[in-house]
Amino acid sequence: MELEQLRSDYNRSLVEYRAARRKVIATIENLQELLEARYDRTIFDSIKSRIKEFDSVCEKCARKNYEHTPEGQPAKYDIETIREHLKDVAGIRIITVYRSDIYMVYDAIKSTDLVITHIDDYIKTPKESGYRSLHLLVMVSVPTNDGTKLIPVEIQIRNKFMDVWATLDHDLRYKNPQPDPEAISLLQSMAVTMDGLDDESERIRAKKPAI
Ligand code: 0O2
Repeated sequence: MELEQLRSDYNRSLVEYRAARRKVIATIENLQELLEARYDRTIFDSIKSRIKEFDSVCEKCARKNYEHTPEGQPAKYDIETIREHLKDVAGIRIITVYRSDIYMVYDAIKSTDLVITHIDDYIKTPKESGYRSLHLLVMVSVPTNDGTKLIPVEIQIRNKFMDVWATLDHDLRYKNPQPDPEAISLLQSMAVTMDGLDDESERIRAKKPAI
């Protein structure tokens, strides 16, 4: 399949991913209001979202070896491969203040009508790189021209310290085929420091009287 054909198939499919993203954001923003009113403090530092660019989809398919060549077609993968394997075409990132807020938000999401089908807890078990974040996959029903369809949305929840680390890592190492050894070493020591800062903030916060 021609790359341009695949690009146009992908771009057409984004209508559904955008609809799914809107639904999840509405639910998360409601939760933010409810939780912050209930505890009378800032819990969500920010809520960000993105739809994956086509070039980034191609890069990920190549990196993950998602090759699925329908008979007689020259392309390595088609739109069905992308739909089947890439569950983070629509992505939402929630940044919380404290580490324990991550699990509070997670519990709150469980009480909504969002159906969580997969969890990767990279906080309890960080990636070898030092990456920490809680990843949830939710399936959202969206209207289409022929009825409704379930569309995946990835929700990444992490706190400020984890996010600073991940942003640097994304730039200096994660997407870099030949990362600078100095960057690798900086990120390793920074991961330990950030984890320690989280422990300390949680410890000090636990001393505050609960509301
Ligand atoms: P982008 O540019 O952020 O969209 P896996 O097989 O588990 O490695 P999978 O199945 O995609 O990969 O799921 P995973 O790991 O749960 O989620 C992948 C996304 O998490 C990535 O998306 C990143 O956003 C983030 N991520 C995972 N590992 C790292 C890491 O070591 N460092 C940083 N900075 N981010 C990470 P994309 O599409 O790869 O990238």
